[in-house]
Amino acid sequence: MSAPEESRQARPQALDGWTPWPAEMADLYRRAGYWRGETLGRLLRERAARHPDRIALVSGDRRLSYGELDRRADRLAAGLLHLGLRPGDRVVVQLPNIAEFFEVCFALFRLGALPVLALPAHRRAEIAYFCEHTEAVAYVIADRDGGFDYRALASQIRRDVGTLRHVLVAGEPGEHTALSSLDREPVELPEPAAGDVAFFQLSGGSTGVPKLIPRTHDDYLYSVRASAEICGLDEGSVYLAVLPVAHNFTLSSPGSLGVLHAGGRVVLCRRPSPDEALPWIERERVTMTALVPPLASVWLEAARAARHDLSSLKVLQVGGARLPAEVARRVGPALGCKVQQVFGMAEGLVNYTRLDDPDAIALETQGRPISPHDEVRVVDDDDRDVEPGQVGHLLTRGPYTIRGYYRADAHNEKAFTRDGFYRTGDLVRRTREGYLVVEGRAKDQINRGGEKIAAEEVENHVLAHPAVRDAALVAMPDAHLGERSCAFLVARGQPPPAREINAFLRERGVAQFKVPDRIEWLDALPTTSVGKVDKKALRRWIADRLAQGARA
Ligand code: OOB
Repeated sequence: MSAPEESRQARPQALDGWTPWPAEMADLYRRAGYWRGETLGRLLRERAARHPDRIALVSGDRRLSYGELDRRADRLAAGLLHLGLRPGDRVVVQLPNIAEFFEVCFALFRLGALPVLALPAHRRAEIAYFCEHTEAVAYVIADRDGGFDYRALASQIRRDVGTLRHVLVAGEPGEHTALSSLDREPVELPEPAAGDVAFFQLSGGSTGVPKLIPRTHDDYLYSVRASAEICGLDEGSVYLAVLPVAHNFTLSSPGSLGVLHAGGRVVLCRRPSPDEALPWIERERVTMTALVPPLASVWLEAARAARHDLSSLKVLQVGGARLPAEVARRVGPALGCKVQQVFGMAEGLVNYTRLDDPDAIALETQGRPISPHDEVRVVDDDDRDVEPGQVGHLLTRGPYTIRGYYRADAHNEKAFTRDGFYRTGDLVRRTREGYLVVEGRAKDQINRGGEKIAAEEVENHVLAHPAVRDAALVAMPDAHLGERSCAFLVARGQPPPAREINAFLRERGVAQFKVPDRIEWLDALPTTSVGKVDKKALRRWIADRLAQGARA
């Protein structure tokens, strides 16, 4: 293999704007054997060397072996290098559940360029922000998905973001560059350092702009390896990726990477509906999958019809939002498999109920942390530990929980304690056995069936409408999604119809799931004694209103 001049450069400068672990903690995590100096790119290399012909990915009618995925990642990395991408460059990746997601990510890992993992639901407002904030040089999309043409979105983004030089398309490229054209003889590339940032996850957030989460090879691989072990994955495991592959749950808990680590097979499902997913389970003999609670309910309903052989399924993971115990209880009888609750966050900490836990734990708690070195504190409003068993704010730090968001110094001051604990914004109770029960939330966020909406972000968009003087977004209870969003607005003059506000938000390029489900006009927003908007009162008002409606 000949290494051209361009690949023989020194490793890039350490990334600016991220917070590494303190040296003594990093040492501890290395000594404990958690951080092994392995990179994501090498993980695939080793698995491919061990069993090149085994199937790694099933995507539509494509079946890629480990060897093929490995080769494609090398060839694509060479193509990206030739195009001008360099180690340390940021690349926004927005792909649906297709094999190209893995080809691109592994190619970028090999190159040492950093994927920023956007979700398919994101639109202009979010994507432009990710590109600008990270100074991304490339944006990777599919041509179309779910009736949406990403190429048109990319053309706009390209015009608006100065740093963006390339739009790479899986499928028909239109005016952009086809991913399939980036295929060159592999070149030797210096391996990135395992302690360096490998990619960015997105935070569910509670602030005006979304936050980016830098994850290193070392920390992420530890969570993947340990998760795979907790979930008993092996080479016989067949994982159906139903939720977006880029999400931390689907990617690493243990998700696709956990299964690739174990030498199993990942089956990519384009739509989460039972119509599409259940036939895959039968066809590929799927052993495990992961859903958010509303989808789990839909699947349980669909499984009653029982037209498909689901006997291969051993574990159904449910997470992203609180799973009601009544729903958890129905999983075993309806699907003939175990339910595993997963309470995690893209910032790091992931809790699992264990597969041999008794029902009282498996159905009623959200699990316990992966690692003996996950430090968990449950505190009151003044950061003092609450009595055992009492509800409080969950703080955590550990071998795979970040110490700071990317380029967000001011926010990091609030989101982390001085000694590096991440303030999750979740209200939890810890049981005697060390399991966590999620009792609520202190962060200003709506959890819409697992999709997170930062209230302030949406309020800012709504406030840009000339007819809106004041805005507060709150959660309202919903039988199916758990929560939906309700915007309380104060008008300047005559309130416009709700559909005008919603159209305005879409026009601004806000992802559809963030558009308020309901709008209520008020003369003024209620305030607390210290003059802050009283969101508690608003939540109570709308919940009462809905309950009355249900009774009527
Ligand atoms: C997962 O990650 P994110 O980053 O989309 O959202 C994290 C937040 C948590 O802080 C919590 O508020 C909520 O989502 N959450 C749950 C939950 N799982 C997540 N709330 C109640 N019960 C649960 N089981 O959502 C995520 C990441 C990795 C694995 C699983 C979920």
